[in-house]
Amino acid sequence: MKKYGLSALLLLASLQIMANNYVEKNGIVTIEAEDFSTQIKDDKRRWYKFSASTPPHNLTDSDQPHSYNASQGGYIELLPDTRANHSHALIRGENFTNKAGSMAVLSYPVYFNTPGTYYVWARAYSTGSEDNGLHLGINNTWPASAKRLQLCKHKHRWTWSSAQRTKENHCGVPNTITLKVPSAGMHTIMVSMREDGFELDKLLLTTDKDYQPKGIDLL
Ligand SMILES: [Ca+2]
Ligand SMILES: [Ca+2]
Ligand SMILES: [Ca+2]
Repeated sequence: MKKYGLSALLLLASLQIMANNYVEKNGIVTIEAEDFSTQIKDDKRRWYKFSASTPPHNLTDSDQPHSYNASQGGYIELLPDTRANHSHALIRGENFTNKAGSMAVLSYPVYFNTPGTYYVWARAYSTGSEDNGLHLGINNTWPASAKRLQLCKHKHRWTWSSAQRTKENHCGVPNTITLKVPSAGMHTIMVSMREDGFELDKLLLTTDKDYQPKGIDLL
């Protein structure tokens, strides 16, 4: 009886591990942002989970929560947001960072069947000009091709972007954020802060350059 109990516990533990992992099939995978497995470097800014049942918070934030129409009813926001617009002071290493992987780093283990280059999309909600930049990475590396994901159009609603901000185009060049998955097997997709106040619902990775996510994009 004792032995049976231990096996059941081990089975439950392995099911739990599987439940937290995502699997890429046919060149596409979606990841709920609120499902991150670890968060580090979060002493100055931290990703907080929000849903319809989240109680009010007292962190600096210029807008209301946006759980309505979020995929799986939940999302995350990087708080406090002390730079909501251009008139607020930009403080590097506090409310902004161009150093990918240096602040508020999240990890998402994903099993990939298909190695190769993936176009990375983020479903995010922006209400201002200083809450719409994010860095992405893989396996604790931060390739130039996945820095400075930028949202520009479609404010005040959940919207998808895979645009990289450049010197010439502050709104970002569409369909340019990419990550290279080096082999089949487990890899860790990563997110880190660029601008505080960023609200992230979901990530989508696809090998199809022309793929355009729509709505919640349940897959
Ligand atoms: Ca906010
Ligand atoms: Ca901000
Ligand atoms: Ca979500």
